[in-house]
Amino acid sequence: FSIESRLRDALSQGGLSLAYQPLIHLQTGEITGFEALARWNDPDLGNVPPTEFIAVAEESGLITSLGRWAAYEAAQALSRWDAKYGQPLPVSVNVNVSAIQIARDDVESMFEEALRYAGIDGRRMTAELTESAIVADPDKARKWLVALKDLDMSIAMDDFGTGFSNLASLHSLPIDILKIDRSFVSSMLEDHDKMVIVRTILSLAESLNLKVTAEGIETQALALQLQNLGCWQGQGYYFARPMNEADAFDYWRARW
Ligand code: G
Ligand code: G
Ligand code: MN
Ligand code: NA
Repeated sequence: FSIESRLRDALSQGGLSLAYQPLIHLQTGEITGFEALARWNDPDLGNVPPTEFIAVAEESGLITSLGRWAAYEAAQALSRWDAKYGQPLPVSVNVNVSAIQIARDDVESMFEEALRYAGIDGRRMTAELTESAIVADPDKARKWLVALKDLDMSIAMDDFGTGFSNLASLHSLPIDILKIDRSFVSSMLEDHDKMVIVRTILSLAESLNLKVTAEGIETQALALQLQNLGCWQGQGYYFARPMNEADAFDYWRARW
């Protein structure tokens, strides 16, 4: 067998799941949403790391169906949480979208259909893209980013600082959020250079009117420092690890 054929089977047989990691408003401590992260537990291979199977999916073209599955599943999770609670939860879900998926699929229709199918307002969904999704073809990127905004969705730039963003396109494209990569955040209290980078991203974001999410917050000291620096939102093991759909709902309800 190959990992690729196993992944193909898992995709068609419900073998993948999404884990949900809370996103926390740093000034108020409120849960603003969750990032949806794909998980694959194979009967023989065990838990395959997402970086591994996402790479396999991108190389094999399976990323198109994986990406569609993730968007539908995330929208339906929101609708299941709403049903459980009896009214819409004031949270959104972030879905990761691969640059290769964007190049090969109609991502606008995918989100439109996933939202319509689940009966979810676009305000409750954020697309997380990496810089490579825009660098390759900024004109094409504009078209589908505008289409996602027409659905009232938000756009977050993931792993920010690790790629090669064109500052002009950051300004001219309808991007809402920068997610500072955890390689800068985790060690910023010990490593001065990292702190400088984080501060620079925060000030850039302020000038461009973008919100910032800091990833990889592992300690209270980091959470406090980022709060003091005026960072909008945080994510990391200090708050919570990614968890299954039921646990994520309970986590939210216990703190609401
Ligand atoms: O927690 P973590 O190990 O879950 O994720 C590792 C990497 O896999 C991250 O870079 C994350 O963006 C990526 N990833 C997780 N789920 C998805 C998904 O549904 N689609 C895409 N394209 N990437 C994902
Ligand atoms: O690339 P992306 O930002 O989508 O990846 C999110 C990844 O970061 C997931 O693999 C998630 O499990 C992981 N993650 C989330 N919080 C933390 C954290 O506090 N520390 C570390 N080391 N990883 C984290
Ligand atoms: Mn992400
Ligand atoms: Na990231």
